[in-house]
Amino acid sequence: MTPKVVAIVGATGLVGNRMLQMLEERDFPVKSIKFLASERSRGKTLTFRGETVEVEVLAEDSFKGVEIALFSAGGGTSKKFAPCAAKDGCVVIDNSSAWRMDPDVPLVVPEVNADDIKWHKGIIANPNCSTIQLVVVLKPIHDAAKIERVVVSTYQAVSGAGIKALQEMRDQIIAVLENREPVCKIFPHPIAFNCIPQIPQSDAFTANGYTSEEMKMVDETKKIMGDESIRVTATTVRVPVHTGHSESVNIETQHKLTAAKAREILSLAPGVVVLDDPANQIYPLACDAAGKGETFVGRIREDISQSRGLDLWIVADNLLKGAALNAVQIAELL
Ligand code: 25A
Ligand code: L14
Repeated sequence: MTPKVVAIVGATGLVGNRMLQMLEERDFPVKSIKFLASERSRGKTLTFRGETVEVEVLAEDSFKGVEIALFSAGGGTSKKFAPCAAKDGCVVIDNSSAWRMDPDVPLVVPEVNADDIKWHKGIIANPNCSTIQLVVVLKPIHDAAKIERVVVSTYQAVSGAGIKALQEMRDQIIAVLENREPVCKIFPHPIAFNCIPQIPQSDAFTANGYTSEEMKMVDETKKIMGDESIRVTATTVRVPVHTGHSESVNIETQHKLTAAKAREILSLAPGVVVLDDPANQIYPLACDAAGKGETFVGRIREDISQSRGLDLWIVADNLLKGAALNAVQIAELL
């Protein structure tokens, strides 16, 4: 591939930082790079391949000459600026929820539906973090036994909510240990030593009682898998973990799949690592998955409550496979 002119929008955020790191680590052919963020980041510098680059304030004309732009600055920023970038001939890979369910925008996980990038019109959406790690594991099982229904509960890390949320968890942990009241600014309740069944932290609930995060998992799973018939229900929970989302997943298949067969299929699946040796207490853990690019699966067993069901435990780094790595993999496909 000829080297590309690349921009990162939201470069000073947690995900933006990981995007920079993934471009470096994966030797992405970069001709030149531009870091964009809000007014708040004016004057900051970032280092890319040993060179210091000043962060620029995002504007409508930021994308002249840019070939690929990786966006992670929230839905509002993407809604406003992704069309400007696309108009200037740049391909946008957008990490926000702004464009994911737009029928003109492909929603891509390279291990699952790489072919969908072919019909992009300037914007390609990167799915929700919890959905990405789910579909990477579901796809090979769906191909083998056709999935009819999925019940998923998530245990989501605080880093998904950004840098300030991580700081809030640290401050609260210290406060609680020192017998002080934890202060909540980002989260609606204390996250230290607690679990909160609400993601995101504001405007979460939709008319049907599900949160928007839960509905993202329902809707995006069907779009990525290209199968509207899969029934999905989700409960998404914030837990006091720094990085790495975990998921308890129950699936019902049309054809019976033994746990042994599922283990075999998953051990051959791209991007998946099976860690499933309960006798030796081996199963995926968020603390082990953090910093890694693969999706880890274990606790694979046949559901004793139904004849064609499986239970799984799926873990991945929410900032890498859940965001920055998946985006850079899409850029590699381009
Ligand atoms: O659900 P949505 O709408 O799609 O929203 C997604 C948001 O969730 C985060 C990510 O925040 C994103 O903004 N996120 C986490 N995981 C994600 C995932 N898997 C994910 N999003 C998608 N997929 P983040 O904290 O990781 O990064 C935010 C970055 O966005 C830049 N930004 C924000 N608004 C912008 C903008 N850039 C351009 N124009 C805008 N209007 C933001 O840059 C950051 O790079 P920044 O300059 O605002 O912040 C730089 C530093 O300043 C601190 N800071 C932020 N807000 C304030 C602040 N300091 C003081 N006061 C503030 N109000 C930041 O901590 C940062 O260090
Ligand atoms: O839709 O853990 O990409 O707060 C990214 C951050 C969903 C929630 C998205 C989190 C959001 C997620």
